Amino acid sequence: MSQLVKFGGRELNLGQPHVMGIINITPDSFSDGGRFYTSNLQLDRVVDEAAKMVAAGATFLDVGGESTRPGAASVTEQEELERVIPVIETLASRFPAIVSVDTSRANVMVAAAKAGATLINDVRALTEPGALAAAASVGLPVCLMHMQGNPQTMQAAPTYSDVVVDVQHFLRDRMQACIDAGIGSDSILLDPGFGFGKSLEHNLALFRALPEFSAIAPVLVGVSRKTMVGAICDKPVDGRLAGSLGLALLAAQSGAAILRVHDVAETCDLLKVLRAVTPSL
Ligand code: 7PM
Repeated sequence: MSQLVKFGGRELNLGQPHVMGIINITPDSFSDGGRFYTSNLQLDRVVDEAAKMVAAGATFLDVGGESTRPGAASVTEQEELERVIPVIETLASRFPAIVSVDTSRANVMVAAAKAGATLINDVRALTEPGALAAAASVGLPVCLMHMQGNPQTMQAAPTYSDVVVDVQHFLRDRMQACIDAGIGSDSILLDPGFGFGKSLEHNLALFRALPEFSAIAPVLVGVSRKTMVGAICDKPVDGRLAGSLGLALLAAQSGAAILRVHDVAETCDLLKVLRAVTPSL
């Protein structure tokens, strides 16, 4: 199936799976005074990593300043801007990839769009103050993710009456809010939010339902190195590559449009193998 989505000047068919490389901007010990200015050293490191991902075949680069990571200490808006904006500017100007910003903050969305980001990836599905209007005003596609609770507490006791029904209901609701705010229905991507307030059984039920989610809108799947892989394979985070690749293959076969991963080269090889066997993907 062909599903054309416009990211800035670039039109992409999300009826086939693409790889999104994760670009993590962490506090930099080289930066002065313990603040979060992106130092030249860190910028070099990030550009090197991004260059490798693009050469390996990443279509997207997802830049996050860690404010939305589960369990992570919250960063101020100023800190988040200082971390992500210089990186987005550099990556968007140097590489042909689509740069996305992983943020929940309205002001960061607007600044990121000015810096060249052409996709907004929000783990809070545009529920923060002003986020919906900001996303609509920049006119970029959005990825709406489901999360139960907040990153600090969400894994304590996740409960659902029916996890697939509940998550789909939430995402349809947020989709409608986007459409009401003026975002085109063909510019909305969905994400069940693996690991965000979900037990292993919840994650597996959502994973099995990926074909259903993909029938609603293009779906982004983020399972790379996550706890669910660790729980299934009984492996620490640095031993989760094979398990992550297994889930990536299953996700692509279940209709996923974007695979958000750390290991871009390996995931691109996996997609090449899949396409050789299944040319429609
Ligand atoms: C610790 C635990 C650090 C989890 C980072 C994470 C997703 C995302 C993240 C996702 C979308 C990670 C996560 N996960 N955005 N941002 N979907 N759309 O593993 O699954 O990168 S942060």
